[in-house]
Amino acid sequence: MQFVVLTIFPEMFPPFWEHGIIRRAVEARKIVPSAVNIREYAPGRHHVTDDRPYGGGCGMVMKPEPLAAAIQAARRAAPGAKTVLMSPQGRVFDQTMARELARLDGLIFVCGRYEGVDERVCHDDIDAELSIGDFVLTGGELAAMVIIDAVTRLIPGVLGGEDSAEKDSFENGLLEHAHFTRPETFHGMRVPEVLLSGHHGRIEAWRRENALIRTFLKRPELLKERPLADDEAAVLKRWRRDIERIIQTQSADAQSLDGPGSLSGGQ
Ligand code: 4GX
Repeated sequence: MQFVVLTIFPEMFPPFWEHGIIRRAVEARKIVPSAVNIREYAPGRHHVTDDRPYGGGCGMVMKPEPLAAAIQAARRAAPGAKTVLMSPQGRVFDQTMARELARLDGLIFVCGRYEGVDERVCHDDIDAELSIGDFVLTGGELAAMVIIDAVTRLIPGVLGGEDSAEKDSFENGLLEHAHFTRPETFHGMRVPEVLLSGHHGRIEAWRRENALIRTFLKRPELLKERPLADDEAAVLKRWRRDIERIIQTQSADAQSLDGPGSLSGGQ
């Protein structure tokens, strides 16, 4: 998959593609990344890429001509690629979108700085506007890296069997189960006994239950959209019974200590 990033700060990118799994994907030719300086497409001695906004006000806007020229060149270099503008106004990126993007031939990222890009470029030359979340960055570069990172690891053959994408958070709609490594005791906390048992069936059952309960406790909104399997519903019902039993025991204790006729006499 071809990634072309259009930016006025192309030097930000080599450190990103020269490390870890992204680097491996480049070496295996699973991805072909490049960062192109929009300034190369800005005419004149100063290669100016920004200008003051019509209507006045503070901040600058990226000029349309250099951006449009850079996009046309990128399209020629990566035919079949989709052109996306990184922007807080875009559709919010998630794992479902990452899976869709991983099937494309290529992506061209337009990274704006300042207040944004001239609206007419968005209208003519952009296939989609994408946001990585509801917060404001100083430029689209980090957002493009986030998307390249999440998409690359989903390209077949990029992850080895060990850390394959099927086991990920979100691939089954749940957070991942807890992980433990040596030593068996750390800060007084022991590794759950079942994980030391070597019993693969029980370990798998523990992990499924742990993933479900963690999702319920940390990100309950993820369960709203997702149908529960029969065994998952059974796990949640068992937790509900256990919690209700604890609450009942506690309130019964409080009554017997403090209720009418108790030994403490309500003191
Ligand atoms: N997810 N920013 C882009 C400049 C800009 C503004 C409007 C186009 C239109 C962001 C995000 C993000 C800050 C990148 C503003 N460009 N990008 N930049 N959140 O906050 O993607």
